[in-house]
Amino acid sequence: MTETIDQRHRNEHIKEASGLLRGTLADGLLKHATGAISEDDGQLVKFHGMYLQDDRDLRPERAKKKLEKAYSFMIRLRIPGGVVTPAQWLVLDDIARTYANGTLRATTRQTFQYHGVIKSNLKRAMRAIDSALLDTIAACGDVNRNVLAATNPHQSGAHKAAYDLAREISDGLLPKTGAWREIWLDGEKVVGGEPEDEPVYGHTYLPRKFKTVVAVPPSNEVDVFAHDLGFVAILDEAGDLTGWNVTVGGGMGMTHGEPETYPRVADVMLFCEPDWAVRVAEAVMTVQRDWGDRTNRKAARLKYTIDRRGLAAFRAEVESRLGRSFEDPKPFAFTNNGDRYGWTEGEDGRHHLTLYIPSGRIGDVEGGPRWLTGLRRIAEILDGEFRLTGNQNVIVANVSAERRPEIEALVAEFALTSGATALRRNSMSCVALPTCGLAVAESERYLPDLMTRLEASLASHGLAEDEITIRMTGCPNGCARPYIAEIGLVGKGPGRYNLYLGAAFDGSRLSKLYLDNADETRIVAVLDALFAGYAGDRQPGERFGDWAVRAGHVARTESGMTFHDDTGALRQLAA
Ligand code: SRM
Ligand code: SF4
Repeated sequence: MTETIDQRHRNEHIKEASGLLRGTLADGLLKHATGAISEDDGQLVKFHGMYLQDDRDLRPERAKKKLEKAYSFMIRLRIPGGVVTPAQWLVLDDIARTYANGTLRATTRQTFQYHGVIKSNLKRAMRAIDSALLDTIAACGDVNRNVLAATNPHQSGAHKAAYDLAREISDGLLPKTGAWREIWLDGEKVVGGEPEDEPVYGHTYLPRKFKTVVAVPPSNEVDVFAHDLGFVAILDEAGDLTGWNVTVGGGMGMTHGEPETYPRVADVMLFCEPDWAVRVAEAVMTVQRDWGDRTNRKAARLKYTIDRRGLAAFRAEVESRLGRSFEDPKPFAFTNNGDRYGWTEGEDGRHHLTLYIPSGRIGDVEGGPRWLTGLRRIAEILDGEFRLTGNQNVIVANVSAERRPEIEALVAEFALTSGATALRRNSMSCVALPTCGLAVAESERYLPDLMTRLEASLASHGLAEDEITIRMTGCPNGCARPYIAEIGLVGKGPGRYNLYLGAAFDGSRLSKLYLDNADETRIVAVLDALFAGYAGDRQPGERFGDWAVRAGHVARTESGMTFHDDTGALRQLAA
């Protein structure tokens, strides 16, 4: 008899043996001698929307004193479509002040994170989240995560359809295990009765994270090309929804020095009628469940499955599972992937205010904007709701004409629109240090300073009001989607970044590596020269990213790409 060797990744065994995501979490929470949980539970707790972290600023000092790391948890909420009522906002604000580090962190995927929640406060924080009728189920882990939708549903039927679809997909693909309620809310254990099961996921869930978004052209604010699965609204001449183009295989993450990992923009695969969208979502996810690589987590995302098996084969499998074929995708066009700032008025006479929140960090800045308190005060009087955007911003939405002046007064009182220059309005940075365990460089704490220097350079070339997208991450995982920004800065080491150029303003084209391992002086000098070239040479309406390609600064060969190493030499990188 031949013995088969189980080559699956260790995490597959952890999932399988976890009793549908329970592991030893309940016991681990009772162990007061440590602020951490076991390594295996550390993998499982992600499915419950949490990460074990430690304060990396404190590591050296605590190591010297032979103390355990300063452990705490990051909690990520599931808020499909990013809609939060004023009442929910007030609870979320209370939690930030009571159990977390005094901030709410709006993420690049239309939800909130808390940082710094210590183990003994986890259950209390989770109960408070539940009391706001929110949850953290499947916010992280190898499952379909928070589903994003184009914002401002009040502006058209298509936006409402996008929001409804995001909710339906998020709820429909939610894990069925009762573990979340049982562990965090001391819910009833499933004893007797129907055996608990995961009919869609099975006991090993997905090979890797799975991300879904819903977009409404002409805005690509959800960055549809960066996600595993996307729906793009196709509208008729009257602006009514006729169906959805389905995109598959987007993803940003890569690892420095490992060319078999790479960012990838999604393919537009097929067109489906509105009634079929939820079924298509489930079919795409379950093909990835069955075809995705379970031996190597670095090759497990849908983008690699599609490159391995081919888009045609993938589509054929989706169609075969649904028992029908679909039309080919319909034409559509995006104009940008950012947010519309300031006040806008909907067709229904309701008003919407998009606020720029630097890196999504909602706290009170001493001597500066007081985001946390200002937005709390707005929540106290708001007759609409809040909408989080995929660009880490907040929309005070659906405000009546009568209420608008009071909100404007609060915005002024708490300085909530100060500092929103053109570059900053088009910027994003990931969390990175001190909480992210994977950061190799600063991001959220550093990008504002770098932008101050770049703004001086832009102003000197008459470009201060130009919209240029800039995104920074503290490592190559790509959490702020830097590879589809016109200026992408990706952490390489302390104080060092790779500079990527040549992406499209609407997020549809990847950038290419331009400068390797550069420090601030070099980044500013190189960009200053490029800004000068752009100001002098651009054609009417030409975007910075498009110009960088046309002017030959970004080699766009398919067989390889050139970049400048840290000595300034031009080198060739294998594709
Ligand atoms: Fe992310 C891991 C933060 C959006 C790609 N991401 C992490 C972790 C959890 C670090 C870890 O695994 O220990 C970071 C927690 C930092 C902290 O202290 O809070 C983290 N990711 C974030 C957020 C908060 C960035 C932000 O500043 O807003 C975003 C939360 C989104 C959400 O609400 O769900 C966030 N992460 C993204 C995105 C952007 C997107 O999805 O639109 C990406 C790129 C798209 C993609 O998935 O390909 C992204 N994060 C990753 C990866 C690389 C995945 C890959 O396939 O290679 C990792 C690492 C991993 O999974 O192994 C990661
Ligand atoms: Fe952390 Fe890297 Fe994501 Fe930034 S990009 S939050 S450093 S994992």
